[in-house]
Order: sequence, then structure tokens, then C-alpha cells
Amino acid sequence: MRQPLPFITVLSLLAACGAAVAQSVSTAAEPPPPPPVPYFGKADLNGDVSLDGQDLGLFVDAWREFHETQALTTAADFDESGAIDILDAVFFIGEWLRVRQPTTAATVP
Ligand SMILES: [Ca+2]
Repeated sequence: MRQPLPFITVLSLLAACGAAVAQSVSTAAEPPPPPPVPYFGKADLNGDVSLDGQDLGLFVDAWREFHETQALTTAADFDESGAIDILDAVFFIGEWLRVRQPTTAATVP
């Protein structure tokens, strides 16, 4: 049987995602990032059509609540397994990174 990852491990993974995004944004002499693209995926836990720190906070809360009390926040159980586990965290991180992936500028022939 698979052991759940400790909360601190998942939190570290999520923090690393945030740090990577912050590092990519903080480089000097770059134009400001484009406005956020609307997000309609399952990781938008507060339903505001955006995947941001509020959703990250809700996911971390759901993770902690599940692992402390077994209370399931179904919206954060992305794979509908009946548990909020590493697979849900991987889904959230993947969506987080995909949304923040820089778009490639069109090349002019
Ligand atoms: Ca949201």
C-alpha cells in the first residue's frame, strides 16, 4: 500500500513551483507578462476562472484537512479516487505550470 506523502513534502513541491514562477517573472529588462489567460480547468478551486494563489491555498487546505480528519473536499480530489493524495498534487502542479508556461512568439518569415 502506498504511503501518503507528508504534508510538508507536498507543500515544498508547491512552494518550488511558486519559486520557479517568481524567478521567471523577476528577471530584469523583460517586458511585463501578458494578462492571465482564463482558466476553465478543475484546478480552479474557487471558480473565478483563474488558477492562482487562492486555488493553491484551497488545495493545501483540502490536503491538510483530508490528512488530519479524513474529510474529503471533493473539488480537490481531481482524479476522484476518494482521497486527496500525491496524484491530485501532481495534477495541480501540472496545471499550475502549464498555465504559466510562456507562450512562444510567432516568428515572422
Ligand atoms: Ca481560481
